[in-house]
This record gives sequence, structure tokens and C-alpha cells, in this order.
Amino acid sequence: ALKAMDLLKVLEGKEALGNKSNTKDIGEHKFWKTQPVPQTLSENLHRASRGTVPPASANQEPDGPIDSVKDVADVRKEPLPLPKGYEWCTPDITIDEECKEVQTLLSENYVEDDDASFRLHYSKEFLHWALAPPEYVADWHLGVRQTSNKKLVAFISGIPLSTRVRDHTIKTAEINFLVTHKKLRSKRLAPVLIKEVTRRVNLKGVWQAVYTAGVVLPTPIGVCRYYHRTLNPVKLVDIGFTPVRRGDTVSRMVRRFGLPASTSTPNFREMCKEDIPQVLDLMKRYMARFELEQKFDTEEEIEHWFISGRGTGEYVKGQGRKGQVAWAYVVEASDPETHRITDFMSFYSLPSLIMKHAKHKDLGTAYLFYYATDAALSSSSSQGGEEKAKERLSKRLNSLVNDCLIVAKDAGFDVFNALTMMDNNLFLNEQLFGPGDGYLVNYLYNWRSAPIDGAADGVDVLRTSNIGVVML
Ligand code: MYA
Repeated sequence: ALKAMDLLKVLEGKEALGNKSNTKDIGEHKFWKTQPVPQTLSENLHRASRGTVPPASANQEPDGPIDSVKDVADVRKEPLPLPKGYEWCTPDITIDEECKEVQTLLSENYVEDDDASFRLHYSKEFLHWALAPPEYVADWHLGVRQTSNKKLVAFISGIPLSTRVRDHTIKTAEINFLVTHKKLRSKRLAPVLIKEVTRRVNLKGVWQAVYTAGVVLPTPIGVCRYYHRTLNPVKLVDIGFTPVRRGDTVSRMVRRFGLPASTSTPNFREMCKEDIPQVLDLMKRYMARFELEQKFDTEEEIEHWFISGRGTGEYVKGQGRKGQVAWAYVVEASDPETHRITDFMSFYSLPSLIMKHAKHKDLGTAYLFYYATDAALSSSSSQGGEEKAKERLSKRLNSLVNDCLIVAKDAGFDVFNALTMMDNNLFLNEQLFGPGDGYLVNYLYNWRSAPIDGAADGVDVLRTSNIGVVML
């Protein structure tokens, strides 16, 4: 697998990254060339001296904002103008009908694969979970309606997030769910949405943002590749998601991807509310390993991201709970005195619509979400200690991920996705994940920084990637 750093170089050479390479020169990016983002990859790459202290010889500025520092009072008070016939709105994601409007817009117009066979299909419960975390700002959920019939035709969202980039922790907005109706494409509406969300974020005194996209724009800070682990080979082959390779057969695939009926890590169980303080503590310590990190600071955040999305009612085999979008599991050390949580792992449900199949309409897809393990935290400095620590970490992660695969299969998922980020490279191959066609490119807005290195390469054998922000 390509490492993120190699991928960045591929991008710089404008060679094929799937078919998503940036074929434009920066001067042709009419919108992005006006924005406070690094304008070329080389600008970022030549900063790749690993860390915040650039070599004195290079003509470099230290990590930090690209724009001059502004004041909230300087931010424009009125919304940006929209083309005639359109008006701004602020869909309230907590109101069922408004959430449904956003959900419909996304399910008909959001991200598709290259040959338009699959389209991401967020549920209302998912959007509520993704867009209303603690401290969310209602007017960072921004829509455009057609004035004539009030139909929602475009949307973009931000949620507040604390992001650490190496040794800087910054207040950021996480920007996601940018969409315009298919009939409104190539009309330069996306830049208006981006500028208006920027204005609203700035009004709250936030000047930086994190976002990811499947396309290459100025200018990536890191790149991850999607990997897929087959859970239901018969269906995946039937819908054309997975090919049957030469010399292979579906029945062989069924055997190869088969999983035990029950989990095997001792004391692996569903996370409950009582675990929140310990999971927070474990997350804080584990996530500190990465150069780019979504900071989890409060118990409310942990409760929101890992407990609140679990749906209601009884667990139903093949389905999970009603409205369940997030699954979270922990390992509790067998010592009954302390109830110490040693590991934590979560995943979320984001199905895709299958657009070209007579029988199957939904591809049940689980995505690996955040995890943390103390197996990564007790490294030994003795000779060979690091290698042993890496082995221990790898063993533990493989065991946890395998259990998550078992849980996901039991809940009816067809495929389990993970990216080449965090410590995932330690288990992707062993757990039979295969590389997919999709890449996820990471960006920072108004923050100058060397790219996030994807590989340990003699720097820290324990760490396999430095990206620690999972975007939904
Ligand atoms: S990524 C998911 C994006 N959504 C989809 O892929 C859904 C399906 N596609 C669509 O709905 C449309 O194709 C969209 C573009 C709306 C994506 N991110 O209106 P246009 C630039 C950023 O004529 P359209 C996600 O949600 C493009 O390079 N820019 O184009 C994260 C060109 O600029 P330039 C993009 O195709 C979003 C301009 O738009 C993207 O009709 C993060 C063309 O505009 C993209 N994914 O509509 C947004 N795609 O000429 C940035 C195209 O310069 C946030 N473009 O090349 C920045 C931080 C803001 C907050 C800051 C706070 C401090």
C-alpha cells in the first residue's frame, strides 16, 4: 500500500490517483486561489522537515494561520448574495421534517462512486448524530432553497471541533455534507456556500477548519486510502462491489471471509455510560500519538459520539437496534476491583444506495470509527522493546478489529471499511481488508503546516500513520 507521504508526491506529480488527481494548475482554481490555503503541494512539502521547527536555511514560515489575524467585529454581518431565485435557510436538524429535507437532498445528490453504481445514503438518525454534537452551532447548518417552491437544493455544514496539529491545538470547524442538487452543478454555487459557512464560522471567532474530500484541491495535508473487508461475499459479488478474481470462486470467498459466531477477546463488551470517564482518559492518551488529532476533551463529547448513536430498544440480530448508527465496545480488565478499561473500539453505519441492481437496494456498510488501546501506551525502552511493543499493539488491535467484524456481521452489515490512518495498517492485511478505489484527502483551512506523514519509516516503529481525525 502506498503511504500517505508517497501519495502526496503522486499528487504533486499530478499522476493518477484513481481518476481524482488534480488536473488543474493552481491559477485555474478560480475560487481556491483566493482562499487562505497553501497554494501548492511543494509549499507544504518543502516544509516537511517533520515538526514545527523548519531548517534555518529554508525560507519558511512556522506552522500557523495563513490569513492575517482578524477580529469578529471585522466579519461581514450580512449573508453573501445568492443568485436570483434562491434564498438562504438554516435547516434545524433536530426537527424531523427539516432533517428529512437534508436527508432527501443528500440521498439523491451526494457522493457517488466513479461509475455511479453506489451513492452514500445517510439516515436521519445519522445526520442528527453527526450534526448536533455538544456545543454545535445551529446556524453552521446552512441550506439554499429555491424561492419559488422552497425546495432545498443545496447544503453545507460545520460543527465545532478542537483539532491538534502537532503541538498546536486550534479551534476549528469540521466542514462536511457539501452538496448541490444535480441540476445546479457547475454554476459556481459551491464557492458561495463555502464562503457563507466561513463567514458564519468566523462570526463565532473560529478561523480554521478541517475537511476531507474524495477530490484533490489546493492543498492536501494528508491522504488515506479506503480498504474494504468483505462480510457478505455472495451479495458483494452479486451487486458488482467485489469481483471474483481469476482462480477464485464465490464459495472459496465465503470460506475465506467466514467469521466465528462469537467474539474472542476476553471481557469484550458493549460500552456503557459508566465507561465514559475511562474511555475519555484512554482516548486522550492514545490519540496523542498522532500528528493530526480530533481532541476529545469532555465526557459529553464521548457520550455523544459513542453512546448517543446506539438507537433504541432491543438489539435485533441482522439489524442492531432501531435507529442505531454507532457501535462502541470496550475491554474491561478482569480485575473486579478497578473495572479498568484497557481498550475501546467503535464503528458507525453508513449504507450506500445500490443504484443499478434489481434486487438489492442497500449496501450495509460499517466504517471503523475511533479506537484506543493501552497496548500502545506502555512502550519499553529496552533493546528490542519497541518491536515487542509494536507486536503487542498489533496483536491487540487484530483481536479487537476481528471482534468488531464479528459484531458487524451479526448486525447485518455486508462490508466493513477502514482507512489507512491511525494504527490501521497494523491489521488491514491480517484482517483481510483489501484496497479499494477510493481515497480520502485531508485538508486544513487557514493553517500552514507540513503534510502529515503517513509512515513511521524509522521514526517511531509503534506508529504507522499520523492522521487521527475520522470524518463522517
Ligand atoms: S466533501 C463532499 C462533497 N460533496 C460531494 O461530492 C457531493 C456531490 N457533489 C456535489 O454536490 C457538487 O459537485 C459540489 C461542487 C457541491 C461538491 N470541496 O459549484 P461549482 C470547488 C471543496 O461550480 P459543483 C465535503 O463535504 C471546485 O474546485 N471545493 O462546482 C467537504 C471549484 O473551485 P475552483 C470543491 O461541482 C467540503 C468550485 O468548487 C469541492 O457544481 C469542504 C466549483 O464550484 C469539494 N468537495 O459543486 C468544503 N468540489 O474553481 C471546503 C468542487 O477553485 C471547506 N469544489 O477549482 C473550507 C473551509 C470553510 C470554513 C472555514 C472556517 C474558518
